Amino acid sequence: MPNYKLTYFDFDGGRGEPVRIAFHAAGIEFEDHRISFEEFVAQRDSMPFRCAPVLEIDGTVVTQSNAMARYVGKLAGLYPEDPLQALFCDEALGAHEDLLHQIVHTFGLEGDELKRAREKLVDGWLSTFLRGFEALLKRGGGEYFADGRLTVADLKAFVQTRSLRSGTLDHVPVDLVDRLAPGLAEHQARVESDPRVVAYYASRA
Ligand SMILES: N[C@@H](CCC(=O)N[C@@H](CS)C(=O)NCC(=O)O)C(=O)O
Repeated sequence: MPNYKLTYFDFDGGRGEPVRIAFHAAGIEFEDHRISFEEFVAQRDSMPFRCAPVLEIDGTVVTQSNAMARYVGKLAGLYPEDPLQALFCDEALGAHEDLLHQIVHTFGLEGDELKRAREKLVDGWLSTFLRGFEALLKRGGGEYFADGRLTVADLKAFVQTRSLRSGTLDHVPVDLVDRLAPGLAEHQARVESDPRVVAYYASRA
């Protein structure tokens, strides 16, 4: 078994979290290297795109969280084998990545500037994405995004829905998801109660 080291921020969310859960679901040992923002700033010049997460596989450095999620998802049985279902899985991963990108643009803003940017996000991109994600979920049968079962797309989605409903993003109403896309709130509960996800968080407790 290769030696795996995943470097990402020290919180249970973001781009690194689906990869961590998938590693755990696969029963694969990995070094969960959690860094502070200060450590990230100090180290980022050594990272290929000056971004996290970074995955090292026997010392070989790999970037791009969705590629990591797909790779570990294949090892964990959390990625579809059927090409069309794999396409649906990739689509959901990619769309969530686009949304993350929009949200991250508002990080670092403060005061009125933050309020304006977040309100614009809520009325624009965020509303569009939430409705779009729910449509993808419905197309998949209503419970999962692809293959009628848990895949890494569901892990990425649930991490994002949890964040949006948590109140940690100022000026993003905590009930926005429930109002615009209640299916996503139900999806979060479904994924959170999956035994593999439950086991991962039990291991963190
Ligand atoms: N496409 C990359 C994006 C990586 C990315 O933007 N990572 C964020 C953290 S979630 C980051 O390093 N941000 C720091 C910055 O851009 O200053 C991926 O999916 O891994």
